[in-house]
Amino acid sequence: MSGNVHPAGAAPLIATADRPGGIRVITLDNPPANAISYALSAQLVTALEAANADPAIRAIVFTGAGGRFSFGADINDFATEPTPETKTARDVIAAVERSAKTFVAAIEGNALGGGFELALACDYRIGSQKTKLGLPEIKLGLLPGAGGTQRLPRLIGAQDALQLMLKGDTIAAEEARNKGILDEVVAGDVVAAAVALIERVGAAAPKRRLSARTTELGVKGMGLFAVPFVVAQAHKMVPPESNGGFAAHKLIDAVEASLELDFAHGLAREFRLFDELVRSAPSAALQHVFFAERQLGKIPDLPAAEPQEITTAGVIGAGTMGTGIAITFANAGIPVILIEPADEQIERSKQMVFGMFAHQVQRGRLTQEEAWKLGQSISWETDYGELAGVDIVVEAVFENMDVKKQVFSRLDAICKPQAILASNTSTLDIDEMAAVTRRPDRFVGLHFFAPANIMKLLEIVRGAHTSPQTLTTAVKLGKTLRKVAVVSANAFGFIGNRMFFDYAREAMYLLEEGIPPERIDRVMKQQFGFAMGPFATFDLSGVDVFWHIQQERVEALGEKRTNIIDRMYAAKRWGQKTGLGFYKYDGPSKREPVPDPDLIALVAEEAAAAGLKPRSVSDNEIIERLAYALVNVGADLLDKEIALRPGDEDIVYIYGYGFPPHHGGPMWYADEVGVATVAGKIKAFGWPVSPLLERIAQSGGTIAGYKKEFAHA
Ligand code: T1G
Repeated sequence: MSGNVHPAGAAPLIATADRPGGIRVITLDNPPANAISYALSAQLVTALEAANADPAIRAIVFTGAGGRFSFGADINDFATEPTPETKTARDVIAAVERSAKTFVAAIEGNALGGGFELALACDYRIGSQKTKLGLPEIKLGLLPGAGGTQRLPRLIGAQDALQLMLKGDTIAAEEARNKGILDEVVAGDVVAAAVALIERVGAAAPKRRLSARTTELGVKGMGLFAVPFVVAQAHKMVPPESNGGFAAHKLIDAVEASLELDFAHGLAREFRLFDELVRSAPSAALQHVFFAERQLGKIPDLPAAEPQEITTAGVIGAGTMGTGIAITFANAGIPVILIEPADEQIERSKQMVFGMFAHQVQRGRLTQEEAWKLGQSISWETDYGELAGVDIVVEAVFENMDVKKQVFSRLDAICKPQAILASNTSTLDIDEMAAVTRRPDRFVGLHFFAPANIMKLLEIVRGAHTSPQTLTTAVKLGKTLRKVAVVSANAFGFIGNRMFFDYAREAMYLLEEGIPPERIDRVMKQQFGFAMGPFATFDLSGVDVFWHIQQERVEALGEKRTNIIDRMYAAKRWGQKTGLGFYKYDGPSKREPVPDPDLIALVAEEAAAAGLKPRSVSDNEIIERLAYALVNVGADLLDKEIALRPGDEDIVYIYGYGFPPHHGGPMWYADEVGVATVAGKIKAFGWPVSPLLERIAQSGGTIAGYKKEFAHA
């Protein structure tokens, strides 16, 4: 029998085909991810019931269409509460588990989440060189909820299984074979190999169901008596439930169940824990982040345009940023010419590059030869003429408009007409720069975040004349450079820094009200979940940078109450780079922030001079003032169409500023709290409420529901 078993009218999401010897091949065919949606699960259950009832069928092979097995359960489905009739991946796997047939998973490409769990329910698993396996549910604030927490520990031991699921990483074919997860890794057709295996082992071969096994702890020299100790250690290693560890602790509980309970009871425990997570706020936030990230490249109203090929690049300025950008191009396989007039700066840049590649070799991430090739793809020159043939040039010189204009008028004269010119400015007006060239349509902002070769975030700044082709090319380049690229309109500070200004303003105000920096940082980091508190961040990026931006901000926005930053700037309290900032930096690495009474004294003096009295402020108020400052500006940036979607702003803050992903980003967080509550608090803090926020609050709507036509209505 071949063809499809699906209710009349429903799109076929699987295909079945019979091979000689009673072998039925079932192909998951639900592009783009072969996601095991409720609809696909229903079709799979029907197909399995048909196969189970057919005595001529002795074995079943699962595979996926389009060079991928399955990326797991359909994340879109989590938004809809399943009914008792709804079929899910669990029902599919239960149908496999109770079947007497032999099952083989023929895995091409990725088998993730529920896709991997389906493979784990099979008797045999065959992969190809391109196979990748993983249970990344933790990245969605979930745990594997279709048997993965019970079957994987039985296959590779609790310790290894737990580590794999806690990280949510994938493992490649060879490692999976070495661990006994894959029975075979073949060069050719995985389905053919699966059929050959069935013919070899024969239908009468004993089933190899993992449910029939028990779980080993998998820790050398430790037997099951050590379970409580190992489990307690595991709980200590993950963040607290209230601060991003919600899913991790439940995952450890589920794996503990695989060690202490029989399969059926362990499975029930897993299902219960999963169901608690799938309705939780942290998971909803992380699901939002998943889809927000995939929306980034979709630019509404952008006429279709063919992206230009970017095969060579140039970077102006071999400072820390310029060199980091050059490394990013090299890592993406694009040879790059770094233009730098100063010899000692070229030396420093070469040390940074070769030091970084040597470190990658030490860490086993690169072979010596790969590092050598990468090093060769970066060249240092002093003459702009070397850039005549490159496809794109990124300017990364000192943050001064006049200097940048000189650079671009020289580039415009030298570079080939179709070359794209880009500025790495973090705040300045790119239209003003583009205006000194004859190619404003081929001008765009590419704002990298320090360190440029590490930070995933890239802000693509669309100028008034940036052409659809240039913008499309920049978005594609963002993917090529393995960045998370967010498009911003051209405005002071774009998205990230513009929102950061108000966040920084509130942090400074709290400091002036007598709240020490270490308390503010502790609350934002340990209670709310930021990767780093505001003052540690100021010290890392440099108080001198902050002083320059403050000069421009005060000019553009006003709002300075004290001379704290001016005095710190004058006193060379520039943060980690001078060993003194909002903290003192002691210890061997000179990176340990230590509270500094002199800083507190300086602040108290300035506050008194400004007539400010110390106030007692709760931890909650600290969180509210800093988080809502981001929300209020974020709403304005949507209203002015500088940001395309609230999800874009969330991604900027999660990837660029360490906002806790389990709160979904500032705009999602405002919905978590309730827009009316946030707007009310902002009013209470005495700030002008963003008109968009006011409108959403009055309409009882959500920011997530924001649509462009709602802007400046
Ligand atoms: N559900 C729905 N859509 C999905 C999907 C999924 N699981 N995975 C991908 N897509 C869509 C994605 O939105 C995009 O759509 C397109 O596929 C291509 O994806 C019971 C409960 C595998 C690393 O967490 O991490 O199983 O934007 O752009 O960059 O225990 O996709 O084109 O319209 O990301 O090559 C667990 C999620 C689910 C894996 C490939 N699975 N996917 O990245 O392509 S929970 C995951 C990924 C689960 C069970 C539990 C990535 C990828 P569009 P893409 P990519």
